[in-house]
Amino acid sequence: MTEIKGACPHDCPDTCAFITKTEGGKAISIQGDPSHPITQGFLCVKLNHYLEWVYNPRRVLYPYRRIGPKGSGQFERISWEQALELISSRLKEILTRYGPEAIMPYSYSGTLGILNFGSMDRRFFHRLGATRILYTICSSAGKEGFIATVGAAVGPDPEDIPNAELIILWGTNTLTSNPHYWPLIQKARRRGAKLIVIDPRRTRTASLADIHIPIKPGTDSALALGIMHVIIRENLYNPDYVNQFTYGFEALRQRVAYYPPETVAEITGIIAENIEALARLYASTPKSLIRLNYGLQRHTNGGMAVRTIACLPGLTGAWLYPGCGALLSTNGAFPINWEKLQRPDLLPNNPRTINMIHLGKALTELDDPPIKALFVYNSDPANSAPNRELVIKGLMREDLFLVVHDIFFTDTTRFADLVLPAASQLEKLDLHSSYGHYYLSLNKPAIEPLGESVSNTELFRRLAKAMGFEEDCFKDSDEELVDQALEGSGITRERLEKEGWVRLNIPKPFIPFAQGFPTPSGKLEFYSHRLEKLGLDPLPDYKPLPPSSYPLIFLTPSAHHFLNSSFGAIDSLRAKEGRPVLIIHPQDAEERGISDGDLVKVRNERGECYLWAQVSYETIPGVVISPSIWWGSFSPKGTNINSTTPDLEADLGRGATFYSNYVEVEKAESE
Ligand SMILES: Nc1nc2c(c(=O)[nH]1)N[C@H]1C(S)=C(S)[C@@H](COP(=O)(O)OP(=O)(O)OC[C@H]3O[C@@H](n4cnc5c(=O)[nH]c(N)nc54)[C@H](O)[C@@H]3O)O[C@H]1N2
Ligand SMILES: Nc1nc2c(c(=O)[nH]1)N[C@H]1C(S)=C(S)[C@@H](COP(=O)(O)OP(=O)(O)OC[C@H]3O[C@@H](n4cnc5c(=O)[nH]c(N)nc54)[C@H](O)[C@@H]3O)O[C@H]1N2
Ligand SMILES: [Mo]
Repeated sequence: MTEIKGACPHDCPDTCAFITKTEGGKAISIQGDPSHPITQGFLCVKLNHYLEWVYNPRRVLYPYRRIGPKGSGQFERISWEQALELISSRLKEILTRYGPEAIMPYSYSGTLGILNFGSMDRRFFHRLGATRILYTICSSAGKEGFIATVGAAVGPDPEDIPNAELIILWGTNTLTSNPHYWPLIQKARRRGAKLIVIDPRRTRTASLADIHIPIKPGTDSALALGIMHVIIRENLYNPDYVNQFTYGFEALRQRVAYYPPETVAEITGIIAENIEALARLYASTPKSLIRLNYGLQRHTNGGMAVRTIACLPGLTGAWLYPGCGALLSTNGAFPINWEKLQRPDLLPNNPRTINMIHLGKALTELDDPPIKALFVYNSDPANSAPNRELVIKGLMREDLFLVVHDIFFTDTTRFADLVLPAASQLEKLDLHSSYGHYYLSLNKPAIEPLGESVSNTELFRRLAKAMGFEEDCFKDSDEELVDQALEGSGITRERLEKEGWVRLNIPKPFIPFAQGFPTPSGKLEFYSHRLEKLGLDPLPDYKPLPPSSYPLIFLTPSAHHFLNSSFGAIDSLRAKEGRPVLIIHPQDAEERGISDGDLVKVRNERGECYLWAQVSYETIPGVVISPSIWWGSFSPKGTNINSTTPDLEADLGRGATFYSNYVEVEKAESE
């Protein structure tokens, strides 16, 4: 029996370290690394079923070519030689007729491994001069908002969470989407800390908090402004901290004057007394942590919401204490040499850029040139992209050459002309940063690639060769790519190979903004000249969600047993998740004659989906919720929640706005 150290590749802040045991070339068990300070020896429910992911009958193990009509999912097996020949000849034809911008990659976070997320693939598409995509589907609005206030996407060290005396989980369902923070939060609570959850839904996390504050979706910046109003009005802020470490306080004071608790109560649905109580508690507990994740920024006003919330510790000075302040991401601290890895210098031209959340539009509306070849990997856009009906209309285009590289046959591979087999995490080398802690980790292959599957790096090496690209960088091995990624970081591959995971070269305790902020003024910016120059509001503010003629807000947050659409193919996890449901408040259900267990149709101007009603006080009136993402092909009538979601851009970072989604719900005929 052999033990190999690995890292979880999935898109989650925890980036767990795990140990795989193998016997005779087969993985027989996988467990959380007990010595890793965040993993602490346990894995989530999804990773506990990881061997079902690796050894799964739905896996793509060989290259396949379409033999039936588009969308039929009928394929025949071909060889790698045939597949590479088909791709390179088609791409060359498109290059000649339409130019490189007619070719577009589409990828996101099937794996967050640095090599397989973005290295050889980026080199390949840069060299081609293909249309570039903006990676906005998850976090760009919140990240921009956070940076506007404090200057970097870093925060306190989660290992110091037990030091906090007040923890506010603001729009994040920790037990589901970031479960390795829970033991740290519980440790703080055992020492007397209070836990508050601000979420429209009574999530499993909210139900275990000391206080749950349900809020109307998309109104968080108003709440933060109301809290600041009370703190400033009652002189509860820390004047020394404000003087020394912040910029624009007087302008902030004038702005928050517009947000007295009564006004904020109207906007948020939280009674004024509770807003005042929250403000006083927050001001009197400077050792406090606001934990944000990405739920509340998936709105048209999501960037500003995060920016506004990040101002709060600027009034109390919470940023001075270990484990305190506000924590959105730790990723900005990782010294990854992206330039070396992705080689933007290979670009022959300055190709156009498409926001990935506009995939549907790109495929159906773009001209001059139209997209003639789409290359999908690390993503299942037929399930995970917004405005799904338009995406599928695009994927169905007879003249679109669609290549999909995935571990599984998915709802996207169904539309492919060619399906290529991807190797799983146990079958490849990769390097991992994290957005929830400060450890770099190395994932070593535990087993040989199954069937003829290949890592993303190997795929693009083969494609570069088939296209006749002669630059040396297309011959770099995975080991060389790891070395390049680490160049200048002070951490070596040799060390990672020995130790598995390594703490970044940062002090302990790590208090990122103890000396000041990496903003243009060097201070926490209540007032941002940078935003002003972009024509944006320089101060935090609240803008309502866009008006709609549909009455209910439809939230589609993380399902406990899936990771976006990943794991949707694993039978045991689908069984645990149950079925695709719509959580609806008894009042909204009654008005529509809907009973618990009814099949309901959720619809708006973009499309519709079918879910089973779960009538419950878990949500508030006016807000319906479906834990996501169920695959369309495992859902009633073959469609899913993203048929209804908008592809509007958020206020900052051109981010996705999945939750600024209005719908109507009605009883449907059972199948
Ligand atoms: N099990 C599991 N874990 C996951 C994922 C998954 O799909 N499943 N996804 C991963 C990914 S890619 C990401 S980006 C992270 C996301 O991590 P989180 O942000 O923690 O997760 P979400 O479920 O997207 O959203 C969190 C909460 O935001 C609430 N919410 C929605 N709108 C608003 C609002 O306007 N205001 C407030 N205050 N709350 C609001 C939702 O009700 C939800 O409970 O999780 C990662 N972890
Ligand atoms: N309605 C709604 N939609 C959402 C969200 C939401 O909250 N609500 N969340 C959004 C968010 S936060 C995100 S991050 C996106 C994520 O959207 P996607 O990036 O599309 O992620 P997944 O849906 O998990 O699909 C990832 C695919 O990559 C494949 N894969 C895994 N590893 C590899 C590999 O090494 N190589 C290759 N080639 N393929 C691999 C998996 O099998 C899977 O099919 O979804 C977004 N969509
Ligand atoms: Mo995400």
